[in-house]
Amino acid sequence: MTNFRALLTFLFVLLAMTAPMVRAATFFVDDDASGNEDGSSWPDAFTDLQGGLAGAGSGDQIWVAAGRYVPGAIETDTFQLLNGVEIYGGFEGLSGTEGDFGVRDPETFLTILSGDIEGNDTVGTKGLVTDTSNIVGSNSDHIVTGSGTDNTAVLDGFTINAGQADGSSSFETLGGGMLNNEGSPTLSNLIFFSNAASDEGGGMVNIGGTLQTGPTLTNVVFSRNSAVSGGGMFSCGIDPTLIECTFSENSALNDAGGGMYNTGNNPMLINCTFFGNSALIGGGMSNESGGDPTLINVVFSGNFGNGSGGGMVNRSSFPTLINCTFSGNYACSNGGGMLNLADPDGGGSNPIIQNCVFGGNSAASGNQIFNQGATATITDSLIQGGCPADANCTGTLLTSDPLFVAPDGADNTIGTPDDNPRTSVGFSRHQHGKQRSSPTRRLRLG
Ligand SMILES: [Ca+2]
Ligand SMILES: [Ca+2]
Ligand SMILES: [Ca+2]
Repeated sequence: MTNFRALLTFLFVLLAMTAPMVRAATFFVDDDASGNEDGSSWPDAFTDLQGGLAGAGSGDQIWVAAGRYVPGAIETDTFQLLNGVEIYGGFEGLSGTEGDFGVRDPETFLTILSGDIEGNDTVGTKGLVTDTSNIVGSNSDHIVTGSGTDNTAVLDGFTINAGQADGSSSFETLGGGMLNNEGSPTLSNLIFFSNAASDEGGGMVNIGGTLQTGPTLTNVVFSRNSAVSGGGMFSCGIDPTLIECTFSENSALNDAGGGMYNTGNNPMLINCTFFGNSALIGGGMSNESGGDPTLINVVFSGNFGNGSGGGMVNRSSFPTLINCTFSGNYACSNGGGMLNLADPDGGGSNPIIQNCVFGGNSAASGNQIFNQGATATITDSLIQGGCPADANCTGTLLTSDPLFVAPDGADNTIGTPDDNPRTSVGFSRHQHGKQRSSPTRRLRLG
């Protein structure tokens, strides 16, 4: 025992001698502070976020008060996330509350990271661009950059608005809200609102290389972002994890994946919702060339394919869907709920569908699910109208109208976050359509 205690003492002394001088600091940022601007308190806060980032090192936090922050004066300026640095928005910035994280409320104290570097966009009542068509002039190509980070880089509690990736070099046309080129930051309580890209990923682009796990997003909303493909999010070769995330009214009307586009990857989505997104194909989600996401308790309601695949299109891809609901999605041609296609290169698609509900979707051909050179394996599910052609249906298959509780919600409009597509026909083993987050309130951004 004495020896053990001595050993412990020795280890503590050794630890104290070898540990680096850790000086975890909190820096304060408030755009209307008028003190010393050294970041030491709310009155003496830095007035721009770049000031906080410049002084921060691993172990530090940056707290940001309500206000509007731009990355710099030129389009290529960006807020670069840092490993070990946690950035929190949503504070009121009251003197004397410097030690109190609990006073944070990002919904009340809107903390905006804006791409409107020239201050000339057309904005709504909350000072936000509410549609990407209201972006004027040269806006930031990526408001935030998480490239090269791991999961110790944290961004939490911000609204990211009016980025426009429209530059001339390759990455400058991707990820108007955020670019993660080989990055895996931890992202929570964010709203990507009305960001645009002239190629992929209006809200966010994730590009893989080697050894990245991909970003982790919790309670993140993508709303009214637009791009050629992947209006809300585009991910290639990297596996983002999304928990309680919402995709609403994002668009990719010239190509695929209004809400989300996946290729060559294995993303994970849990308790997420896709409302009213639109694209040429794959209004809610497009999975292409080995984009094989796993979706658990995910709802697709009122998404639109101007060509085909209202809710989802799978082209040479093998997603797995468990406890998912497709309600009121629609497409002009094939596959109101889901379209499964063979790629021109010959690769088929075979989504695995378990305990899912498809009802009230519509298209010229294949209201619920349309298979073309592809198939689908459907187990213990409700497919209104019966097993689709070229699908393998096993277990218990219900085929009646799912009688959703309130498919278009209180506003009588399908594809908005108050939709409640829960069945009332006894298909209740799982919480179909249950929304755990409340994006409606968060989306009242003017
Ligand atoms: Ca502008
Ligand atoms: Ca730009
Ligand atoms: Ca609605």
